[in-house]
Amino acid sequence: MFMRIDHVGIACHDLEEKIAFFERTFDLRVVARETNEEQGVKEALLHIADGEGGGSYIQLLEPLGPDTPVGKFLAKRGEGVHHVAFGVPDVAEAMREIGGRGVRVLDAEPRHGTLGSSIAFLHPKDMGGVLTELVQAPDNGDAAPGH
Ligand code: V0V
Ligand code: CO
Repeated sequence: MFMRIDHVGIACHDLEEKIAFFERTFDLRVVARETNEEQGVKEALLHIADGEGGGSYIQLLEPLGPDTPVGKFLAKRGEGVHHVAFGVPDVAEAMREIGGRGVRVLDAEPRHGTLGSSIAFLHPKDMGGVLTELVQAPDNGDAAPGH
């Protein structure tokens, strides 16, 4: 079901400052930046490697406001790992399968994710305390995001 670790999402207060740190410390390169209003974030992807069906990345996340998932996380826990995202061949299918096995899927349908991906989240309380994201890369199948 999981093809690769697609990305590790890291919550931060200052996106530009964290991008500069990752670039100069690890020679990583930003390959995408996006403001995602629906998810309440401004984010940047730093490329690590290419894998089956897509790449693997670090995703840096700055909240658009305090009343967003990342804003609430920062207030409660401070900066750190916010979520782990796994690449799946078909996100709608993975949501059905995993939901049928008793894990709460937080999205009723796939949402728009970075680089044109389709994404869905699994509840951290059902995942050993780890907010988990499913990612279908854009060129993989025909499932366009819902908007
Ligand atoms: C909250 N909790 C977490 C957590 N966020 N645990 C582990 N990792 C996290 N990231 C815990 C929190 O400590 C509470 O536990 C409990 O869950 C309820 O949290 P809350 O602060 O009351 O917040 P809720 O319930 O309003 O929302 C939590 C959930 C929410 C996870 C349901 O954040 C959500 O729907 N997240 C999915 C969307 C998202 O995160 N988008 C941003 C990334 P205690 O303290 O009660 O024990 S966007 C992205 O990745 C994109 C665009 C992409 O990849 O392309
Ligand atoms: Co993510």
